[in-house]
Amino acid sequence: MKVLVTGGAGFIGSNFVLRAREVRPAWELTVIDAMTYAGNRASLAPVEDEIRFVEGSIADADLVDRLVAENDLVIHFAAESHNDNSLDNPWPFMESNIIGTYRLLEAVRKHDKRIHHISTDEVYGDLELDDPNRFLETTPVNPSSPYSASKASADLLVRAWIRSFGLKATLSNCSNNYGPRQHVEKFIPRQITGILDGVKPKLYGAGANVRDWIHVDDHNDAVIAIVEQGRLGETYLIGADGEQNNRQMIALILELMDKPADWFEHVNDRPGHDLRYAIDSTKLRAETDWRPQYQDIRAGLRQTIDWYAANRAWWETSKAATEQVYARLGR
Ligand code: NAD
Ligand code: TDX
Repeated sequence: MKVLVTGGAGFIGSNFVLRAREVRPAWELTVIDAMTYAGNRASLAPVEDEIRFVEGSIADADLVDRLVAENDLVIHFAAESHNDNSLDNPWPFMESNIIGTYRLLEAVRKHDKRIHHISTDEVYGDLELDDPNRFLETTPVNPSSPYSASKASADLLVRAWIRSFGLKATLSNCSNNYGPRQHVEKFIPRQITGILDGVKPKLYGAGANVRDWIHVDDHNDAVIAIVEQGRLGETYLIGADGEQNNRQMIALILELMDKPADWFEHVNDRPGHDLRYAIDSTKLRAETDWRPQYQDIRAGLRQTIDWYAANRAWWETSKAATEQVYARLGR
């Protein structure tokens, strides 16, 4: 099978490519990535000779048309992915996440191929801390930020192309990922690399916000399971029952990195900051044989911390630029 992976130089996409080379060696992989600030070719270095890499944007209709025609399946990770950036400048989110997805859908329709669209639990908005309900495939979208609104828009386009044109597509909405090769702007790598540099973790507001953490390999295994065992036209929620509030996560990181429990600081909160995400992944578990392998958050974090400690060259240059942006935003 020939598989086009969009956004394959980013965090989840590059881990997907590495994982697919291991568990599906017969797949022929082509990556398209625009190499924004979030793309890193070093993430693909171990498989550089085993894949085809095309630098370009999914918003480029001619390029997308050509690449989709040459492949059987598109796995669509490419996106602007950081909420804080979307509050600062929303336009790249509209272009990559909405127009880029539209270009892919039109090419997949024209050439009668298949697409799996990667999305996020953030499209469903947020939950109260004491709400006994978790997000389900049937939960109405209710996004809060320009980022999550752009992802919800893309999801709705995919659903419309399924209904109106019979597009061969599946969707998945996953909770917060962690693991190696995540950009240092994101919560967990920002704190780990800060501590490695002697800088205290930065907690937005009071830190009561809850995220439902999943290891990136578990997310990517679920994507493979959906592609192989899921039903066309369906949406699947991916989650590993990993709810933790941000204070708890910082406490765990500090403990694993041998720092005192109070060695962190509060910074300005994110405007419109979603309070809680939580995923009910019953449908995925009922229809596929997928089960999360990283059920111990401590073990997963230990592996992630060790990776950042051993791969300073991977993150060092982007660290300074990222912290300049945060300094400007007061976070
Ligand atoms: P990332 O920012 O690390 O990587 C995104 C990649 O897409 C980068 O390599 C970037 O260069 C590329 N890209 C951006 N715009 C592009 C364009 N127009 N054309 C081609 N390439 C482009 O993001 P990530 O965390 O790996 O997220 C990947 C996908 O997973 C996104 O669709 C995101 O919405 C979704 N998702 C992420 C999480 C999470 O916790 N990180 C959770 C659920 C879903
Ligand atoms: O320094 C920080 N301090 C802090 O307290 C940073 C960077 C974040 N936070 C908080 C904000 C969130 O409550 O930590 C939580 C996680 O923040 P992010 O890593 O920015 O993730 P989030 O906004 O939850 O979105 C992530 O999960 C869903 C991904 O970035 C999205 O791409 C995905 O769709």
